[in-house]
Amino acid sequence: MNGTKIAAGELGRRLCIALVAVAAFQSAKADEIRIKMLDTTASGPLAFEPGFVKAKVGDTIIFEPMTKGGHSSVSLLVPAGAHAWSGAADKEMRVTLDTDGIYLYACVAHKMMGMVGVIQVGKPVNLEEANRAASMESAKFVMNKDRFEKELAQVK
Ligand SMILES: [Cu+2]
Repeated sequence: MNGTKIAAGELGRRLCIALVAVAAFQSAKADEIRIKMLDTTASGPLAFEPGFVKAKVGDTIIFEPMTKGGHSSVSLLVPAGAHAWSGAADKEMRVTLDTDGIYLYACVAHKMMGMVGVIQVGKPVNLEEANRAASMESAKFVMNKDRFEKELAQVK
């Protein structure tokens, strides 16, 4: 009888610890952030929307094809130690962000048309490098030439 009571008390204590652990985990929960790959938007043709995203380590970005426009997402620049990515055209692509910094990416088919985007994860540790890379890429664009610049202006 006594043994059963102790066991029940112990069970309650363990349940309590488990609930506290779940609450702590949920407060730092990783988010899923969707970025649409679009043929036309209010900000002009051929774009990722939103083109700038601020995320945290552990979050997952989901690149979502909204049309059969041949869009994809391929990283152009990632912070030191972060994983690069390369998605296929017209396929959903999931990227889990593992390192602080600025990430630049583009649609392979429409990079020259300025179909590019920026993700900031935590602190923008490589901002100078990202600005340099973005302006070199932008010089080759035939349209949406200021897109990288506008997206990078939102880093803070
Ligand atoms: Cu595209």
